[in-house]
Amino acid sequence: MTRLTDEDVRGISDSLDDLNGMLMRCSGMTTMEMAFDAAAVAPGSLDLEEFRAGVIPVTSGMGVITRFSESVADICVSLGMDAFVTDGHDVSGLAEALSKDVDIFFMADDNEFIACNMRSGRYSNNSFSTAAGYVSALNGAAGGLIGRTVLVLGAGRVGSRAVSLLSARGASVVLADTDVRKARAVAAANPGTAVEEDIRKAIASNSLVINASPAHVRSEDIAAGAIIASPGIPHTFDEEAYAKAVIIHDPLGIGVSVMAVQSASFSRPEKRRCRR
Ligand code: 2YJ
Repeated sequence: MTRLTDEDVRGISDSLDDLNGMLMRCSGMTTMEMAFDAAAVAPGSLDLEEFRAGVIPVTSGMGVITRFSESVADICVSLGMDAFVTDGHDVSGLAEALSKDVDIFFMADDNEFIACNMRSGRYSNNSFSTAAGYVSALNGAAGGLIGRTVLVLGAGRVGSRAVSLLSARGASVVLADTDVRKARAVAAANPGTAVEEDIRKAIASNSLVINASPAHVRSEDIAAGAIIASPGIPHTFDEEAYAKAVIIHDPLGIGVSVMAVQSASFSRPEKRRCRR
């Protein structure tokens, strides 16, 4: 699984308006609208200002990513939540968050990134939320996906979830991965999904794409006028690619925004407090 780097995260807090603008331009939705749509929560049915989130830095594995937790908290604040980063790390950080009566805590190690709703005990997972956010953005940018063919590049955690979310939105899905057996296994679990073994041909012949792969997509292969929703990291699209296609990408904000809305929605029925 691709791990974010200090470089990927640098500047996120200062560019949340840019993310909002990019989503508006490409998909016609604000970050907030995209997150509610992706989490299947009715707009206006949930007041994010009622929620306090604690983000806990985690030192296990490869350790803390500079400004990762701060960026997650800033994304939550930009959606209206009250959010903070704990002073302590790991278990100490979790204890601190609990002592401050958080509704939701966020934690990420090298394999998992979750937002857990303390009131319900249910958690939102970054892979699902990222897939849902990019599928929502693609749906907006394409003017709907019913009956449309969408190519998914990458049969990993995000790509496999994108396949089922796209099918649920009525799209015909074509899946490609350098590991064809992996692609076939995901297709078998999602009836109606086709597998394309020639990845370059798949890219050239599809104008709606979810790129959930770390592999480089060659600009010359991209179909002119394509829409590419691309959670894949590293993000290596060049100027030529941006000239040919609408490319939707950000390293963290789309997935975290969906996590925030989805995890908040888990306690909606009982939640009636206002702290501000
Ligand atoms: O707290 C920290 O600063 C670090 N422990 C954050 C680690 C962030 N984790 C990743 O980037 C992993 N790839 C997990 C992402 C979840 C899958 N979408």
